Amino acid sequence: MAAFTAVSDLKPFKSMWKIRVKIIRLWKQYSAAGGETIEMFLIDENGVKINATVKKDLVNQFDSFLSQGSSKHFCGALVHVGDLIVNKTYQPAKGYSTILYSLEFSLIDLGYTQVRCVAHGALARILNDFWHSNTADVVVCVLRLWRIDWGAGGLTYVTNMEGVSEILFDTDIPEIQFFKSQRLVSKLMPSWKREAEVKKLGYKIYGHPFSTNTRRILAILLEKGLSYEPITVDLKSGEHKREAFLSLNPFGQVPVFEDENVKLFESRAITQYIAYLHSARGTQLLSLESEETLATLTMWMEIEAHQFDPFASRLTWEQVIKPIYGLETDHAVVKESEVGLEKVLNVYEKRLGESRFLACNTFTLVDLHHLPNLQYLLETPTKRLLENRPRVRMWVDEITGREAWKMACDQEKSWFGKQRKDDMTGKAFKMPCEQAKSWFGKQRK
Ligand SMILES: N[C@@H](CCC(=O)N[C@@H](CS)C(=O)NCC(=O)O)C(=O)O
Repeated sequence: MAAFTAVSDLKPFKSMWKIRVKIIRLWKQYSAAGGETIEMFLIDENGVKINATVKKDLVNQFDSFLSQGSSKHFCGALVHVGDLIVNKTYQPAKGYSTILYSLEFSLIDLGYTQVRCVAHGALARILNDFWHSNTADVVVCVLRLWRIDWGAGGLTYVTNMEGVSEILFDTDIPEIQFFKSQRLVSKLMPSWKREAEVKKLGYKIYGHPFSTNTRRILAILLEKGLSYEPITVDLKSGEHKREAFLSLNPFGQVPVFEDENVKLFESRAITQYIAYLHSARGTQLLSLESEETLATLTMWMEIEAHQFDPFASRLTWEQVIKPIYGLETDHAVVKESEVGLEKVLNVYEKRLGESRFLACNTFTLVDLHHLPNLQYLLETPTKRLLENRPRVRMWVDEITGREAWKMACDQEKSWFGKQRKDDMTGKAFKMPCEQAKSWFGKQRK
């Protein structure tokens, strides 16, 4: 049997070697200097890629038998998409940081085998954006020219090769049509359906997309890739103070969350319920490694609720909500609240020097709880307090840039677009001044 040398083992001084490669891309190129050449991307069994050129004098000799190899495309239904991991590495020589993205996901193939995959670079971002902006029941995708990494026990995972691999979602290509046409698939589909799963879970949120506390719930449901039924509470007509709503929350406040097992109010209690119930799914938002890490997480959740939120909510109310409804901002309250917020942010600045996020080195519920107020404060002069603290600034940029959060803020995608067609109260909703007072007033006095 001929012995082949791996591309990575080639040495300049070695002359009797054979390599076995596949042509994964082939095209003809013309340049004034080189004339017509054949350009190729070759790949060996270890996934190492090289560029090769057939020079103009040899083109006639090789043209007839060089062709792009047919590569096995992998088709499957997406069943799990993890968290987009962003790694910044500072390049001292170049004077800038490079950002590396990676994302783990799983596909189920026609043999009902779950295949672990890892996307790196641009494809990781493409998949992440697609997953968070798409609410289709089942997403079937095709991986073209991905590399299989084999371990001792067989296939370990499938990963992309920068510049070569492609991912296609739910497009009208034969592989996907074939996949979806299989009887087996239609039988198994319900267990992959995001919507079907949610109908089973029956998650209902009573609230309003402008409400900070409602957005907190949207943020976690979107981080976990869970669907839900949004139900607009008509705050304009005082629906939240009427008997029907008071039976859901006797305090007459949104949001209220309901599934077949439990009815909950208090946004932070709801996020914790979802985070524990779905700890194995989507973004991991808890620090479950030990009692200590969990206690640290709980401590920072309390800090958000009792130190950060009172000042942040008051500043949002005074500077964002009041002007919308024609009420005058009380600048004395703003000044006083900013002094309080500064003290909290100083603690955060120090903490963020010790860990990348507030509770630990990964994004958790603690960071998520801050999002609704931070987002509103970025539209106000208070923004400067977030910007003139470098670590706080980086943290705010990173967490407000998350795809799930961007979607939570897009009310067409995350709220109105998901409402039942007959339930259009939310569309017509406009909050008058009096209502605005009662909506936000109570918690911010
Ligand atoms: N601590 C509660 C606060 C809920 C709350 O204040 N909700 C506001 C909307 S963001 C509300 O319903 N206000 C109406 C009122 O208080 O009458 C939570 O976290 O859910």
